Amino acid sequence: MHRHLYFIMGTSDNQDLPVEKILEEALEAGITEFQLREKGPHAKSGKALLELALNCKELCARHDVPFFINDDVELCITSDADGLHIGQDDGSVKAARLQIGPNRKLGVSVHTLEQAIRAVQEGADYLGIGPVFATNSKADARPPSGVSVIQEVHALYPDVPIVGIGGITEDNAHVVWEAGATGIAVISAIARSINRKETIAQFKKGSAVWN
Ligand code: 3NM
Repeated sequence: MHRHLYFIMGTSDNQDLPVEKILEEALEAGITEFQLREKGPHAKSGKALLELALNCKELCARHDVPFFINDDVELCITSDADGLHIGQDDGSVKAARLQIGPNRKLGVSVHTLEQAIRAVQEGADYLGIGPVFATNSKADARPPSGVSVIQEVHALYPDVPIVGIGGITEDNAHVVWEAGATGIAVISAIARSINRKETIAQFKKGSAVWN
């Protein structure tokens, strides 16, 4: 069983430390993907954002960890990211696929079975499904849906990678695995952890293979 621990972060998710510092600790502790999601009140833009993205790309490359950009096709291409992640309000999956080309990964956030079917048909490589639990990290998050959508999508598409997201911690992650997810996506549990090495070790405990 191959599993993914997909870390997401931007400047607004912890202003006490630079994203690069937190990312470095998370990479050393064993995250398997990283997504730069630069939103909210402290989001960087322009040159500063490109510099941040290039720094993150280099750190990820050093650890052989795929680097994703949230919702910014241009930044995805200029930072030579390995993938793009888009939501339901970020334009069409088909258009994003055409823009990023066939070799970058494309992830799509979905909240219902219908949205999942459409995203898969239009070329998503993996699906983000949430919020599983209540979250403070997304201003416009929908009400938590538990794991019912993950279960439905996994039953229909057993081979499509599913990443659960929203309020996932070391203590509740097992619920997401049991529903059929191949990955968990985490912001605050890692970005705001007081001991990232220990937190990530807890997320990864057990006998699964992580890549
Ligand atoms: N997307 P945390 S929930 C970025 O439901 C994001 O699509 C969600 O942060 C969705 O791990 C979410 O701190 C925030 O709860 C996840």
